[in-house]
Formats: sequence, C-alpha cells, structure tokens
Amino acid sequence: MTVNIDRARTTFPAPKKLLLAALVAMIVAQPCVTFAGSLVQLPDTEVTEAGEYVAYFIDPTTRYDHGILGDKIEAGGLVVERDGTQLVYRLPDDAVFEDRRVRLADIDRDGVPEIIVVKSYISCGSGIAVYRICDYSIVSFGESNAVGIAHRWLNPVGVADFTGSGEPMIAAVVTPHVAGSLRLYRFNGPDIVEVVRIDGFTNHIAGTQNLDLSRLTDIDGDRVPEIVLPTVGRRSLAIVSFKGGRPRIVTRQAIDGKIVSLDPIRGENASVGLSDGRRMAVMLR
Ligand SMILES: [Ca+2]
Ligand SMILES: [Ca+2]
Repeated sequence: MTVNIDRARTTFPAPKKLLLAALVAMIVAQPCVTFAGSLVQLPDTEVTEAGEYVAYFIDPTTRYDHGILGDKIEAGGLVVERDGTQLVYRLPDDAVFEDRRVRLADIDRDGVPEIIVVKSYISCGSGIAVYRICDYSIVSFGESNAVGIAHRWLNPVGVADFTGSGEPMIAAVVTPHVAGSLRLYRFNGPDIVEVVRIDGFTNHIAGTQNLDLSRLTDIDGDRVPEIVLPTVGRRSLAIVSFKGGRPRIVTRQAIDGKIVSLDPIRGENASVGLSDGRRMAVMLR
C-alpha cells in the first residue's frame, strides 16, 4: 500500500483555537515532534496498518554510512496516521531509523499500541527504540542500550508473550551477521532491558531488504510462541523457545543448501528458499 501524502495531510477537528493552543504547547514541550505539511517517505519503507493506525518512515537521509538494508538511505523520522491526523517524530542528526518497518504493538497493555523500531546512533550503532502514541504527539518511551559500535545492527523478530508469563516482550537478533545473538527484551520504562539471550542465530542477510528471515509459530500448541530462524551460516533451521524465561533449542534441522528466505510457517511445515534458487519444505517436528 502506498500512502498518498497529499491526501493524508493533517486535519484538525473543532474547536480549532483549543487544538492550536495544544499544538503550540506540544511543539514547545517536544522539540522532535511536529505536525507535518509536506513529507517525503523513505523509498523502501513498508506501510504498517494496525487497526485505526497507519505508520511508515519518512525523511530519507544519507547521514549514516552503513547500507545494511541494501542502500545507504535511512530514515530521519516516522509518521503515524490516525483518524485523519498525522503525528510526526523526527530524530536529531546523531541517529537514524535503520529499519523499513514501523512495528505497532501494545507492550504496556494499556490498549494503545506502541511504536517499536530500530534506532541507530551514528557513533555507537543500533538499539531498540519504543515510542508512545499520544493524542497530539509521539513521545519517546524507552530505548535499549545500543550495540556500542558504529555499523553494528540488530533486526527485531517480533513482540509476543515469549515466556508464557503474560508479559509481551520484544525479541531481536543483535548483530545477525556476526554473533547472531537472539535476545528477549522487556519494557522497564524508560529502559528496554535485556532479559535473556542465546547466540548463534540470524534473521537477516547483509545488504538485503528482507527483514523476515525469522518467523513466529506455536509449534506445540501451548499458546506460547516459538521462534523459527536459521542458525548463523544459514545452513540449518532452528526452533527456539523462551518458555519459562529460559532459551531452549527445540529442534535444529540441517538444510541441504544456504537459506535466503523463510515463508510464514503453516502448521508444522516451513518452506525455505535457497541461494541456488531451489525451494525446500521442512517439517518442523
Ligand atoms: Ca500501549
Ligand atoms: Ca509454543
């Protein structure tokens, strides 16, 4: 879906004077947040739709010379649209959104989704950033520690109750092209805190746009999702469980080839694309 920016310009319901005052107050309080007029989308942004919300990246910039997602054009801001209103969040020059997907998930369980994205600092690499969608603005809700080194990235897996505790957590593979550290994070505002990790997995190929080399499934039907993803090197496919807060490799199956894509999981069946063009069905159990 492509969002027509001109069509989606901000509209303000009456009373205009009251809202204008609120807008001025918001701009003073939150210098990174503005209601926008003309916006430029990131060329390869996805457009996320979740209920009444639509979200995407804007402000293409070349200020971070990395190119892990296939080009060296990253996002300097993001937009959430709701009820005909655009809310805009723009980063200062020390960081970019090194991401193509604005994830929307309710991690604090208040009924309103939060924004979960990859924020990369020019000097110290990537971390997970979470933002709250308020009535008239987007505000920072928390961040994980950045990797600590420029040009070190992470790729989120998803947001779910991975441990079975009832608490939504964020799963991500930190440095998927190096250590491949699959980690769980919980929201402990204003921090996004690592809970547990297991190394040796990947969910991205350097220089490609595909964010979905990992998938969620509930392979054993216990209503706690497992994570399906390749091991580092992409020559085997694993299922990882974090049930009970402990990482466990449920299965690991060798693949006759190098994995380059992973379809959404259907039941107990996975389908992978291989670097030589073949597709292969994989029974997960
Ligand atoms: Ca929420
Ligand atoms: Ca399960």
